[in-house]
Amino acid sequence: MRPVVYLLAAIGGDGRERDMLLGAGAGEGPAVRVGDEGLDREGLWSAAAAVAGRITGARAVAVHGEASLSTVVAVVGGLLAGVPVVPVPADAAAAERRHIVRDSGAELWLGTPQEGTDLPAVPVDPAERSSHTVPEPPSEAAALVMYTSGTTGPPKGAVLSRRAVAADLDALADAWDWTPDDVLVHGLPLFHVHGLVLGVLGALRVGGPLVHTVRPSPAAYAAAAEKEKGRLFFGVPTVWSRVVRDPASARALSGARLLVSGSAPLPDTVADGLRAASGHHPVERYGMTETLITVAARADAPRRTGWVGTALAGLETRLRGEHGEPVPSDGESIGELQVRGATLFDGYLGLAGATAAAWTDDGWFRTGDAAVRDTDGWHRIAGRMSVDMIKTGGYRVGAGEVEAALLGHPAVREAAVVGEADDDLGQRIVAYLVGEGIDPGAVLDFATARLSVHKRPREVRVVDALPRNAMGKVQKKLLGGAHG
Ligand code: MLC
Ligand code: AMP
Repeated sequence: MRPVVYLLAAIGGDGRERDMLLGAGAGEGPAVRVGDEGLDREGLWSAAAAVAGRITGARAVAVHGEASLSTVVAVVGGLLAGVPVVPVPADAAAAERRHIVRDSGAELWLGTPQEGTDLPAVPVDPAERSSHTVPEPPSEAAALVMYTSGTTGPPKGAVLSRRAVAADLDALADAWDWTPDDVLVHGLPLFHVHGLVLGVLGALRVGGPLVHTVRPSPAAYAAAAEKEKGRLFFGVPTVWSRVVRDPASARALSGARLLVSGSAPLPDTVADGLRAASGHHPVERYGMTETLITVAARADAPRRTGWVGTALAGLETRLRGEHGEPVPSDGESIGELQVRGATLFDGYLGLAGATAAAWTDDGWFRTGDAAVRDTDGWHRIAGRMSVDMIKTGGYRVGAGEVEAALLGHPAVREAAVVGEADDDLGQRIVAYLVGEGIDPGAVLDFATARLSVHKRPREVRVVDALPRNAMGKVQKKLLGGAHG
């Protein structure tokens, strides 16, 4: 068997022993397992090299983001080829898929062909082996274009450079003492930052094994803890809340080294429940598609329930008021959290105006999250600045995108979409509709054809009128139970 470093040096094309982004890693045994399928490191690199050989020179490639080993091979293939990878949500409706493919300029489709795209499909076979080599791209080259919702309009493509991804993963490895000995376990979607960047590229860069459970169910996490000796577990708060409600699975996690929660607020009751049931107090971390993870609790720091941690290496944070005035870091005052540093995206693809609006005049990224910072530099996330940004099960959903889909139905005259408090999902999507003869079931069916599963309203409430202020603006905070 050829040594792994030989393959990597070959892929680097210039004798370098380490891929800038993916790391060389080390060791025998499986590098990545997704469900029942696995590959060791050499197998992964040479299957990915086969993909790289087919796509080199493409402007960008779309990858069907299903939870499978093929998806991992496709993404690594894109990174080895230096072709920006555009992960497409596995549950996307055809119209969303069409938007992402067109907007990103992807020229090829990697993985099982799906409705809504007529791009040439490139086969991805984890069993294939190739020693195809491509010179390593510069660190400022785009690694990923990740589509994410704003408060209005269709999803925007956030361009993430190889350097930003590498900087974030190194900072997290430092914060969590993440080493090649850590068997990482999670079952999060492979088309978002959490599951793909941290959950796949993180393990590859650190050089430790990944066990992906396909779905993030408590039973699957427990099985991976017992059979695969999982040490590091990632989940969104909905996952941890479900673990708490399954005491046998929670107990099975007691031998882990670290449980990590992120992507949405972790309720204190869930953190406390997890500690009681598994013996672990989870660490939290906070981030966004546009910034990657910027704030995290360190593995070696005392746990503070309700606080997400301190700025990662290479990052700075500050709080600003409504008119840009400084807000003190006194552990109480709330301001908009602004960040700058090595992990930030390059901008929204093709949207210079939206990109410029995302930064302050003096170069800080506006997160749109309200936060508190204390004198030790710890952060507590107090909520979103806008009610129009919903987090449901850890998925970010812009109310405007859902409203636009609902307004396409002929019976719907007005629509207001809100996130209402939900014990399981954090927020659940509820649509308030005004119109003549609305059949809620028919409207949901209509939305189903246009929105990915997690963006669909869980409930439709037909009302006579929406509450509006004197200016005619909808007062979402007056709609039952909405918060934001
Ligand atoms: C869901 N279902 C619906 C529905 N919504 N059916 C009808 N109408 C709707 N509106 C279906 C689902 O398809 C599923 O069906 C079943 O109902 C159960 O749905 P669920 O309760 O939502 O459970 P599940 O599908 O298991 O989803 C929960 C979850 C998921 C936690 C597994 O929300 C999840 O994977 N979240 C992670 C999101 C994430 O990774 N975010 C990171 C963003 S990056 P069926 O048939 O499939 O069972 C980021 C940066 C950072 O935020 O900081 O990390
Ligand atoms: P996304 O772009 O999908 O990555 O979503 C980013 C948003 O998720 C942030 O702007 C926050 O609102 C939210 N978020 C991420 N991590 C946390 C956390 N630990 N606590 C609270 N909110 C979080």
